[in-house]
Amino acid sequence: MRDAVGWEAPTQIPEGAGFEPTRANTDGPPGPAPSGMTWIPGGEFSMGAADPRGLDHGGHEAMDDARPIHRVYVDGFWMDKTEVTNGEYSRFVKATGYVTVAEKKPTREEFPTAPLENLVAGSVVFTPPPNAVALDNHYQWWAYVPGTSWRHPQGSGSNLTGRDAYPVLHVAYEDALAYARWAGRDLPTEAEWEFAARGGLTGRPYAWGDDLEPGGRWMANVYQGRFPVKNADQGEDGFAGIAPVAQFPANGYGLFDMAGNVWEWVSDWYRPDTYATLASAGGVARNPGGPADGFDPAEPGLPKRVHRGGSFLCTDQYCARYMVGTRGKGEVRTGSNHLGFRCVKTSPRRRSTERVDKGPRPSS
Ligand SMILES: [Ca+2]
Ligand SMILES: [Ca+2]
Ligand SMILES: [Cu+2]
Repeated sequence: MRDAVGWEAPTQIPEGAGFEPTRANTDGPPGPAPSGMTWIPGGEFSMGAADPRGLDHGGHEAMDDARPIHRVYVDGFWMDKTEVTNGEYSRFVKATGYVTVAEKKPTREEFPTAPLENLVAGSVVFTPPPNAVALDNHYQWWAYVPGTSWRHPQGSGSNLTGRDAYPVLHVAYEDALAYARWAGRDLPTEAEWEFAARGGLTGRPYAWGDDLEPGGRWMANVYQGRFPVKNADQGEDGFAGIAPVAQFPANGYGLFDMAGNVWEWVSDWYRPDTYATLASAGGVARNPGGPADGFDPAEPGLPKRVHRGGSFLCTDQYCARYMVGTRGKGEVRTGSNHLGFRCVKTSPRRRSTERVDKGPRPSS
């Protein structure tokens, strides 16, 4: 792993966006760090993202679901320094015999109208077309590939040889939660994740500061080149496609890849109006755990939870969600080859992750 620093953290607070200073708790960790984890002090901060349109590399989306910027307090917690790796996930599976969603044949109950021959185990893989396409239909570059799972991340012909240090892929929400429970850990809430990702800074567009490439240096594994075209990723950041964990500098709290590489599940249900609800309640939201249910107006029938951090496929040509306050989302039973997770360890308290996800995987 690289060291945590090597760049200048900015100290100014951007004006006009609604950010107030981050006030981290000053009491230290309650004990020695669990393996692979670092202490996140918690405290009060302003959560959300300013409209990124017009910023360099801010992309073309307003991202209204990341506003209003509102005040949140989270208790301190331990957090994995990196995304959970294939090596770590395989230890869990060896110990428990756990079988992930993508390895199970979808059932007639999940897809009452699908032809039987379409009920085949698999997962969703980035499958870019050979030439440039309009960016209005993501089915042009995402495909359901039979035989794909965490063990076979690029389809049945692929395997994990030499990939122990890469993030585990193709995990549904319940697969991530099962690992966390086995490890005596939990999945972060969205507020915990964002507090941690900001690394002590206030209202910065990136986990490390103001610029996507400070001093010309790439700080995250994202995408350079024409999106989404086969072999078009120029890999200027050192990686065309996914990278092993921790190849870029850590943020101010010692966390790697809080932007890019793979998206990360958090425990909150997704609703576009979550922040509006919290903001209208006023005051400081304490340890928010998200709404009671998920609702995405774009796909009302599919319950989704929040994803955070963006991935190696993020680019301002399409999706600039490597920006730290921005939000992603995904159906709870659907993994892909750019989605993983990391764990936290917190004081026991009732969390929304106790709910069991039931629902269909989307057919394709
Ligand atoms: Ca890259
Ligand atoms: Ca990540
Ligand atoms: Cu993105």
